[in-house]
Amino acid sequence: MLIQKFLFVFYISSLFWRENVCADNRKFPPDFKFGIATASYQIEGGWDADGKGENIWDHLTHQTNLVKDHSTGDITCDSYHKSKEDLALLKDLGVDFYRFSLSWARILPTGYIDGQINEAGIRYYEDILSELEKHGIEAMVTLYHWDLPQKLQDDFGGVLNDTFIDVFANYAQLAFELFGSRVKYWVTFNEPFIICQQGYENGNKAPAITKAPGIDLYTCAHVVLKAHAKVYHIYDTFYRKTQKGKIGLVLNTDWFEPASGDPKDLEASERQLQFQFGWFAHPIVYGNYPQVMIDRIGERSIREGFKTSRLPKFTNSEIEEIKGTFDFIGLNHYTTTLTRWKEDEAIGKPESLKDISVEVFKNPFWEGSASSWLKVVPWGIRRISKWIKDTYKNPELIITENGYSDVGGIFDDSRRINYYREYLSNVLEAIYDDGVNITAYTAWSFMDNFEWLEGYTEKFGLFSVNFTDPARPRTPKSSVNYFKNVTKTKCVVEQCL
Ligand code: GBH
Repeated sequence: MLIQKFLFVFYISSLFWRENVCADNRKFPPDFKFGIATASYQIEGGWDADGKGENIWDHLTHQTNLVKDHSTGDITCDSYHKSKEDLALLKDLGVDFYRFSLSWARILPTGYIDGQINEAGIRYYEDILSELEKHGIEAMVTLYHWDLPQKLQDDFGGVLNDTFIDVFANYAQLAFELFGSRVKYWVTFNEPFIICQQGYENGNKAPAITKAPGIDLYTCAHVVLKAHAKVYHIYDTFYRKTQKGKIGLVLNTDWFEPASGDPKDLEASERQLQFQFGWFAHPIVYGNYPQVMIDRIGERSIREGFKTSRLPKFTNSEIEEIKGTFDFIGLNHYTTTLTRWKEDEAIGKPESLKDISVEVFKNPFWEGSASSWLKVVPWGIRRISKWIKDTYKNPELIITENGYSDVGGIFDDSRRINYYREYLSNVLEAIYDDGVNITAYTAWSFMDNFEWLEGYTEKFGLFSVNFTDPARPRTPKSSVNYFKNVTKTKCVVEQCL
């Protein structure tokens, strides 16, 4: 009895000490790469500097009250004027690559190739690329991290219109021409799920259009996938041979853990993953949407009185064109959510959440962060990686974002260090114990920045930025030292094997 009590107490306390005793002490493979990420609207500022055009985030922050602290990205980290300094910090971090995005409207103010080309914008990115080259840091460049030129939104409705496909392809081709010789990894779109679900259904991202739930988001995804495929083929046909880079798509998903061992909860978890990750991964790997989406949206549409499915159909030639359009899949992963089966929602007004009909919730015991959605669940990154390996024929997988938020002003950020140590430890296990082909890891984010509708209330940076000082000085947090050690030793604990 006593011994059982003792064991029980020992077991409970081991749960609390787990972070210190269980981190994996193996080294990452020698060719594994570490990087750190940002996005143009979140760090650049210079919103109208030197001929840059307006984009949908300039528009949203200037015209609406949607941002929590009523802030904007007008100046943010002012990286537009401080890139030399930032690149010196990157060099010091010891990263193998830097993931950043191009501001489309800084290069093409109207978005169109036959409009004016903004030389100052081109020079800005050329300077970054040559600094990176000088420091021996590879570039991972995202063509579209949500900042669509406003004119394209106004002229034809942005990502809802097939016109977008050629306009985006022209911009991408210009970027390959101008920058491609110095870019190792291209990303066409960051998180199409968010572009479409939040941009065109729940209104949490620009252009925050919510007028046709259950319809517009699927149209948006259809356009994004066709645009992605077109740009992949342009790179593959005209640039790959000389520029020798890779091109892929970045998708975001939580791991969705079944709330119990009940097969119905397993089905719920799988369905949720298919509706979020599979919505984009299934087309680029297999050519078409997941069957569960085709079936459920199709059936519900008919019962709602539509003549055809709200989920658009690809033609056979589109399927052939989309299949296989990736060299790697990028995964933005931060957290885990529990899923429970529930009865299908009643037929009524269409809505994408009703199409899924899964109950999602968080375990109240999971450690939180400054972001309501972000709970610290390190084993989730291992499970989602394994699921991707098994579901999509073991593609090259790059973790393109992973990170932790606090409210800012915390320089000794031990909870962030703990987050990175534990998540990286699980990445090691995914690689060595589950055989997942993960080749690189990217931390979000290089520095504190404009966190979309949360403004400056959630900070993800390894460097802190003082946003009340006009000089926007950067100060390293403790996590900088931790991350430096990881990039140097390829190991997440102090004593490595
Ligand atoms: C990334 O998206 C973005 O690529 C990056 O720009 C951003 O700064 C970073 O995350 C940190 O947030 O509260 O229900 O609205 C991550 C995916 C999807 C995570 C939407 C937050 C909000 C859930 N994001 N989610 S909700």
